[in-house]
Amino acid sequence: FSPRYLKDYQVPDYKITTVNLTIELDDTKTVVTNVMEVSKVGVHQRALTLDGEHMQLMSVMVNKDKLTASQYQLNESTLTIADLPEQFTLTITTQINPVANTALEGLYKSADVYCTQCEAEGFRRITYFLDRPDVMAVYTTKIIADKTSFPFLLANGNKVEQGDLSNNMHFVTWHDPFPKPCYLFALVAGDFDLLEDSFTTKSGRVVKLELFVDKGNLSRSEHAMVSLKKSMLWDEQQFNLEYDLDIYMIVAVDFFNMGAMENKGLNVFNSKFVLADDLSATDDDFFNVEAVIAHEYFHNWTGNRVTCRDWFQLSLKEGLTVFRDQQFSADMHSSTVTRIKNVKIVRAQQFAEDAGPMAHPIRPEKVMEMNNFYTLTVYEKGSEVIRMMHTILGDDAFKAGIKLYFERHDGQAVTCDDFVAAMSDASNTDLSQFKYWYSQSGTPELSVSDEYDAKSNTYQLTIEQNHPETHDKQEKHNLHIPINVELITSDNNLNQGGLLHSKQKTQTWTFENVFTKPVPALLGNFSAPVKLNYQYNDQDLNVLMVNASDEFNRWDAGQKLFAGYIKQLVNNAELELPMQIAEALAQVLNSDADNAFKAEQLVLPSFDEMAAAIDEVNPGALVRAISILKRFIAEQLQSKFIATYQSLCTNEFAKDGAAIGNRALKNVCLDYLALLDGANELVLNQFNQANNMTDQLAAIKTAALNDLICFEDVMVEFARQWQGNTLVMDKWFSINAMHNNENVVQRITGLLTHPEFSIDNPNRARALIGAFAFYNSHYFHNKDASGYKFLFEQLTKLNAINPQVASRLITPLIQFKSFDNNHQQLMKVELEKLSQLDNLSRDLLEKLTAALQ
Ligand code: B3K
Ligand code: ZN
Repeated sequence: FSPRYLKDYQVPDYKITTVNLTIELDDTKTVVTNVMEVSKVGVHQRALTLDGEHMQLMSVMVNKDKLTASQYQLNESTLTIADLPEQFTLTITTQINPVANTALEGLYKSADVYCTQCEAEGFRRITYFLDRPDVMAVYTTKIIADKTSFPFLLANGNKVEQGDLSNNMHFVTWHDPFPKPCYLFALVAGDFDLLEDSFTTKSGRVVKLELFVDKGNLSRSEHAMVSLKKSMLWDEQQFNLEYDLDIYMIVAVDFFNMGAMENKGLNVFNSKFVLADDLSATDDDFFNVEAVIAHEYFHNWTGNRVTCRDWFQLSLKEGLTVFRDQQFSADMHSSTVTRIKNVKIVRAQQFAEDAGPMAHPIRPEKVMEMNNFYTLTVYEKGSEVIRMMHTILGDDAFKAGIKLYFERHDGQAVTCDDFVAAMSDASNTDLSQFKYWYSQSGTPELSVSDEYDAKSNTYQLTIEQNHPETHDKQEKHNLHIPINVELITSDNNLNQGGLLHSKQKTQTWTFENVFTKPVPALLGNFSAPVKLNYQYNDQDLNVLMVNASDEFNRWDAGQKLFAGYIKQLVNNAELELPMQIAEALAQVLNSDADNAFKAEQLVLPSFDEMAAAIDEVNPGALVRAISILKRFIAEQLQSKFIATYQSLCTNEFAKDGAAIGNRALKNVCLDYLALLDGANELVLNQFNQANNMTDQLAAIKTAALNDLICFEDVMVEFARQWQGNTLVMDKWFSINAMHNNENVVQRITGLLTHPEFSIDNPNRARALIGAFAFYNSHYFHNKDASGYKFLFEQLTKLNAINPQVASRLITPLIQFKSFDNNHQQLMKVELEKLSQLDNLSRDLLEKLTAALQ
C-alpha cells in the first residue's frame, strides 16, 4: 500500500483501442473473455503491465498464441507480459465471484441484480486492463445469462444483437461508439419494471429514455424521469449541450456505495436517488432525486465526452459537474435557498475536512486509495472554485470558456490546467494566480477592517489574507479571491460596492461619495470559500438583515448574529441574551419574503458549522449553547410561532414551491415549539394528521431530538406503517440514532439485529451507524466514550465487509483536532485500536496514518 503522486504522472506505454467483452454471468463463477486491440505508444521494448485484482486468471493469448505461465508474470495486483510486438490482439479470460463481492466494486450482486461499479478502479476486478482514465477504447459487450431470472441484460451504448441460447440462456450485445475510459464501463442484469419515455433533442433526434426499477416500484419512478427530461433541456438551453447516444438508461439498485454513477448511456443509481412518491418521500428527497439525476446526466459532457487524464484531476469533472447541478437546482427552485444549502455544506463539512488530517487541495497531489478522494473538497470546494471563475469572468465569458473547452478537448482525457487555460483564453483573463486554488489546501481566512472619514466622505476597506497551516504542512501562497461587497446604510440609499479582487496579503479599497458610515455586506452570495473576520456589532447585523439588497446577505447576517451569541454561550451559559435577537426574528416572521427563505432565516447554525468556527470545542458545551439560544427564541416568540404554525396547517397536499416553503416554515416553528409546554401534544397531533412524509418525519424527528414522551409510541407506529419499505425504514433507523437520550447507544446496538437492518447494505449502515456518528453530536461525543467505542466496533466489521463505507464513516473520529483535549484523547484511543487490525484495508490505513502521525 504505497501512495502515488501527481508529479510522477507518465503517459501510458501502450494504448488499448478496442475492447470486446463476453461475460457469462454466474453467481460464483462468472467468466469474462476480454479481446483487446493493443498497440505501443512510441517505440520501446518495455513490458505491458495490466492491473487486476480479486480474480482468477484462466488464460492469456497474444494474437493466436496461448501463453504459458512462464511467458507472463502474475502477482496480487498485476499481470506483466514482455516481448510484445508493436500491435497485437490480446485475449484474456478471467473468472470472478460476484456473490462474494461485498465491497461493491467491480461486478457484484445487489439483491437479485448483477451490476458493476468501476469508478475509480473497479474495472480491474472484472478483467486485466490498463485501469487508468487516459486509456480510452471503444467497447462491445456481450452478456450471457439465464433468461428467466435475468430478462434484461444491459451495457453501455446501443443494443446491436440479441438472441436465445441453449439451456434457457440468452444473450444481448451492446456497442458504445464513443471511446471511453474503463471506469465508465457498466453492465446490469436482472428483472425489472421499466418506465419508458423519450426526449427530442434540439437538433431533432429522438432519444429513448429507460428507467429500470425493482418490480412494483413503477409509480415511484416518475419524478426521476421528469427530472431527467428537465436536465436534458436545461443543458441544451444553458450550455448548448445535446445528448449523443440513441438511448439513455438508468437502473436503480439497492446496494450501492454512493449516490449514483454516470456510466456512459447506462447510469446506475442508488435507489434512494430514484424512487420517490408523495407518501413516502420528503420534499428534500424530491429535491435530491432531481439534483442527482441532473448531476449524472451532466456528466455525459463534463466527465464522459471530456474525461480526466489521471485521478488527481478528479475535480475537473466533479467540481464542474457539481457547479452545473447546483445552477440547475437554483434555476428549478428558489436560487437563494439553493445557494444557502450549498454554503452550509461547505462551511460545516468541507471546512472541517480542511481542518482535519485528510486536508488536501481540490487537485490532490498524493493518493493511496483513490476512493478516499471523492471528498467534499474535490466536489463542493471544487464547485466553489468553478463558481469563483464564473463570478470573475461573468456568465457570458464563462460560457465561452466552456465552449472553447469542448472545441479543444472533446474525446480527450485532460487536466485541470487545460480547463483553466480554456477559461482564460476565451475570456482574455489572467488566471495564473487564481490557479493556486487547485494546488493549495486549507480554508483561507480574511481579516477585514474599515475606516470612515466623514470629512472627505470616503470609506476604506482593508482586507488581509491569512492561510493557516494545514495537516499536510504545505507552503501557502496568496490567492486571487473574489469578494463581493455591498455597502449598506440604515437609510438604504447608498448603491455602492461590487466585486473586489484580493490578490495580495493586504490591500485597501477606497470608496468615494459615501455620506454616512456604511455597514459592509462582505462575501455576498459566498463569493469565495473562505472564513471571514470583521467586527460586526449587533446593530450592524440588524441593518444587514433588513437592508441588504441581496437575500443571501440578509440570511448570512442573521447567521452571524446567532453564531456570535452561541460562541459566547459556550463560555458562559448564564449570559443574558438581548431582546434584539428575538426582535430581529420577529421581523423575519412578519416580512413578506417567501416562506422557504423565512425558514432558512430562522434556523440556527448547526453544531458542525459552529464546531468548524470554534477552536477546541467542548461538544457538550456547544450542544448546550445552541439549545439555550434556541429556547430563548422559542420563549420570546412563542405566540408568533404558534400563530404561524397554525396558519400553515392544511389538509391539502401540494408539491409546488409555495407548498414546500410552507411545510419548511411550519416545521421550523414546530422545532422551536418543541422546547415549550404543550410540545408533546403538538408533535403527536402532527404525526397523526400528517398526509406526507415531510410532516410525518418532522414529527418523529422532533420527538427524538427533544426526547418527548410520545417518542416511543410514534416510532412504533411509524415502523408498523412502513415496515418493508427499506428507504423509509432508513429514515426510521436514522431517527433512532439521533435520539437525544443517554440510552441511545443501547438502542442502536439493539437495532443492529433488527430484521430490516443489515450492515452489508451501505444505505442501512449509513442510516443507523452514520446518522449516530455524524448527527448525534451530543451522545456520539459522550464523556464516557461509549459513542466512540460503538463506532470502533462497527468500523471493525465494515473494514472487512466494505472498506469504502468504513472509510466514510470514520470521518467524525479522525476530525478529533476540532475538539478539546479530553475528547481528542478518547477519540485517539479508538483510532489506535483500529490501526492495530490485522486485515486493515487500504482505505482506512490511509486515513489512520494521516490522523495518528
Ligand atoms: N462519479 C461517481 C462517484 C464515483 C465514486 C467512486 N468511489 C458519482 C458522481 O460523482 O457522479
Ligand atoms: Zn459526479
